[in-house]
Amino acid sequence: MNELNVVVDNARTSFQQAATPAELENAKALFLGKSGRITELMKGMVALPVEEKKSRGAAINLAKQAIEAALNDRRQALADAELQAQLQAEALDVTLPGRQRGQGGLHPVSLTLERIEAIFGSMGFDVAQGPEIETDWFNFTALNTPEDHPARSMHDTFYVEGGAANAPNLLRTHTSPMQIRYAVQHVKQHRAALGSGWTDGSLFSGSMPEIRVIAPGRTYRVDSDATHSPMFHQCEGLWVGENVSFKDLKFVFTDFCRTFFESDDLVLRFRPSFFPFTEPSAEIDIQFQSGPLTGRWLEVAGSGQVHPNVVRNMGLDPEKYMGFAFGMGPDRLAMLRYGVNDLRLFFDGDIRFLSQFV
Ligand code: 2NM
Repeated sequence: MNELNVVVDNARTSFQQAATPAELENAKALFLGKSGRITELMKGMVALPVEEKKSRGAAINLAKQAIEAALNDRRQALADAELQAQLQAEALDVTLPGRQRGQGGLHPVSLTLERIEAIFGSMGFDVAQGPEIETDWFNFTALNTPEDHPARSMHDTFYVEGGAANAPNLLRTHTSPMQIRYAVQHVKQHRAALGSGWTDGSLFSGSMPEIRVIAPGRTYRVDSDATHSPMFHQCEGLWVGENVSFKDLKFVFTDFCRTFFESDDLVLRFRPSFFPFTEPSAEIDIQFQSGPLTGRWLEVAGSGQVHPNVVRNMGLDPEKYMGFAFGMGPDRLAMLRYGVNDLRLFFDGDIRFLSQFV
């Protein structure tokens, strides 16, 4: 093999061994650079006689072209390999299943409230919602709660800024203030529809459609342990008419419990109690006669016949109108229905717990 063929061969081998574009450029410099082999061979022609220079120059040029061709081939091969590696690394597997959009669901307490609303709705009760920041009047005074009642203390009630000094605003401690708002509105609307002159503040003793309403929603008390949360839910009910009595309360609430718990196999007990806004008052306990909760008395609500002072604060004459009210805790009802033993699970926001109810 002549000298030039050896140089071309060495260049090919050297380019072939370069594994990266940078190595290839270094290898190129050895052959085509300023002090590379080809340049050296060119310089070597100086001493040659003129007629030899021509053929020698042509031969070196052929060798140079062969080396440049080998260089370009190797450049292309390395670029192709790099592109292949990149395509492989960024490969998208279009056969993989797509990411699912999370399926939301209602909170167990919301499910319970919906259930309560549906049952009372089927018995002709309206559903009323109202402010969570209440005035002292609607939360306490209108509900016949005395000035010195312990529930009014700062140990029990969250007071907020913005009220009058002698009548501070507060986070409602029950949803009964909504019952007053609803009843007052109901009476006013009816009297306005009657059109006959009446003065604000006078008690109504004509006839009007019955008031039948439940007030579900968030309520707040200064209290926090395994069975008490500073925010909890309540649902209060009210039925006022000309002849609505404790007998109706018993019927309505028994029917509600049997529908709510999907069992006719439970009995109710009305245990004498006290609330400022009802007289007489009773706690309502239930006892299952079958199933996992059999035998234990479970307190599910407070209740009573609406106090004449409260009937007055609704704008009604207590000689003509009477009724009953009850208040229950949807959180507790949800615990009983779903078998949950810690109230705080409902408010921790742990998706592992909450997703079980979807
Ligand atoms: C309870 C227990 C007994 C109640 C009373 C009223 C109103 F506005 F009519 F006076 N609403 N809710 C009531 C009565 C609430 O909760 C344990």
